[in-house]
Amino acid sequence: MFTFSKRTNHSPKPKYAIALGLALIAATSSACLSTSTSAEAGQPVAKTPTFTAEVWADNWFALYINGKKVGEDSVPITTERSFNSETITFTASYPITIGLMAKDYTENASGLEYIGTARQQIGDGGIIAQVRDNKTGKTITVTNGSWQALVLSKAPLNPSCVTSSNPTVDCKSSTITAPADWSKSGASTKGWTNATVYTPEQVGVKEGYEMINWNPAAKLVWGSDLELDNTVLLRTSVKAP
Ligand SMILES: [Ca+2]
Repeated sequence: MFTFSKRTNHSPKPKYAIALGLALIAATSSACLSTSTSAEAGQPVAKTPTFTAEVWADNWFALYINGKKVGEDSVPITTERSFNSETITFTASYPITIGLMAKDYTENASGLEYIGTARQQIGDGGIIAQVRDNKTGKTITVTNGSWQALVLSKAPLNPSCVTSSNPTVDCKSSTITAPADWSKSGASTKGWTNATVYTPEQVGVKEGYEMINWNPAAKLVWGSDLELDNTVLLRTSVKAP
């Protein structure tokens, strides 16, 4: 006959010790007491490592870590000129797969912007990112040509439509949906290529770019066509240091 065994890894004593510790913190507002009390209780706090990602995108991005979205550009993609950098803090455990969904602003499926004005044009994209481990302060990855890229949306496929007075009819486009779990480790690489590196001059970096102290190794990347590729997935994986 089977008997149910009780969970023995949490005795009441440490719980009491933690409660006491919390009371001490409340009384003294001292972070030092928190650490020592936990250690005395024999229950060292296993903190999940935190990381900080700095990203600048023309025009919008979402950041995925191990398959989960942890942040996105605070200025919506529907904003015509949305140039800004973002700093996003997240927790993760190594190995870490970092994914960026990057979108160039387009007014509609034609891939054009400023439609109907003298500035009607195709427009271009570009994104740069760097991630540091907050415990060590070290940069664990920067965007560069070793990242993988998958173009989800491309338009116009016939760039001559840029002068059309009816771009939604005349401009051709192609769109695929993001593969499931594209930002998880071990995801399929089918259709993915290496990211293409662009210079700040090619991208025409704007507001927010200079706000970040970029690691010299961090590069602006995109799909192989800076103008026609409108939605691009980018990803890399980082092993434990
Ligand atoms: Ca753009």
